[in-house]
Amino acid sequence: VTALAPLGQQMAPYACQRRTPLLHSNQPLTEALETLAEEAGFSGSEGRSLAFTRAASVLKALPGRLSALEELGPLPGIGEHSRRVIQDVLEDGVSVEVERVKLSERYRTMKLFTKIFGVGVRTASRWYQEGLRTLLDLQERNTKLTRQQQAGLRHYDDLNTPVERGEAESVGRTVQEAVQRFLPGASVTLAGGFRRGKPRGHDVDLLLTHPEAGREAGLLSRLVSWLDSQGLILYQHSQENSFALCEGPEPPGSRDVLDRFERCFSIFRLEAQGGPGAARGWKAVRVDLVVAPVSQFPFALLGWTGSRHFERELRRFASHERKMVLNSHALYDTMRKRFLPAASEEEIFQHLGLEYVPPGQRNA
Ligand code: DCP
Ligand code: MG
Repeated sequence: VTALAPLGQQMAPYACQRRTPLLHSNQPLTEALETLAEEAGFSGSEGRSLAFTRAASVLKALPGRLSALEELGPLPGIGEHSRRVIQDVLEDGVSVEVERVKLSERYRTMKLFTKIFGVGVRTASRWYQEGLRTLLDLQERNTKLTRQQQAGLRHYDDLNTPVERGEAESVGRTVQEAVQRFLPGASVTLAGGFRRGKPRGHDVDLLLTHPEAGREAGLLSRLVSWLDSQGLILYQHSQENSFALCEGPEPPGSRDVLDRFERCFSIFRLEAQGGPGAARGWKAVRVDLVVAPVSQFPFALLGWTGSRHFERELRRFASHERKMVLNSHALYDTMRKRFLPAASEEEIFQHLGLEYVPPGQRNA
């Protein structure tokens, strides 16, 4: 019997240097680690959360099912705590720590609240501290809610029912048809998880652009007004483009502002295509519309295809290994002090000196 090479032997340290398919063989392990990552995020421990996310991401890229911890070898990015969790799940089928988290009142309440559109960890945590535990509590105690959160609560069940690919494509067609009325030649691209091959997701991410620079200006407000007049919009708030290329991209590490495109966060009223909304005739679906000038489109597409962890790793790789700043608008070389233009995602990978990773392999 020849000794098997450790499964993780060839594993590159950054997720953007690896191929991570949608389906992998270590689901129970990644689920356990991602629960702990989520819980750490709920407690504001971003570093701990990232460590668990990294470990899960490494397992997703393994070529086969892990049956013993030793097979991992000296893998990058899997710390002590993660190894313990992996070992527990491998030996006992579950990790006691993970099961305890899943049953804890705090985790369950935080999950319930953060699933409301417009509610982040900070708000959910405050509500928890104030003793709120259910959606009914929010209503009965007259908790102050933003307009966005009110819409989120009103459509809670629909928005937490996965969007099927067919529904996402239908939204895409509706937007495409509407866009043609105002700006013939403009394109609508389905990004996010669906572009990575996911069969369902939590929202529909659509990128709009036009092949002639500048023609896209003003498109979003006209588009949204029209959709609204057709009764297709249940909620929307738009944000103007606040990105000026001459400012240069954000310094590395400045987080939170994902990008500054003209953008609309909305809830669509989608005609039901079977499923839970069928009896009522429609279903509420979260849709993000983002408008990118054509020169920034490849960066926007790369930035909006995800996964979140893949994006984070791309930016970390760019800054630590290449002294470049990557965001959804541009790539900036801080040594040569210049922007590196790109006409395709492939060219961005080339600039970074990375092997091209197709969307279906970015499920890190
Ligand atoms: N994105 C990101 N960082 C964020 C938010 C988003 O890099 N803080 C990028 C990567 C995501 C994409 O935008 O893939 C879309 O965000 P979603 O939250 O919609 O994520 P997905 O589409 O990947 O998942 P889902 O299927 O849940 O919609
Ligand atoms: Mg999405």
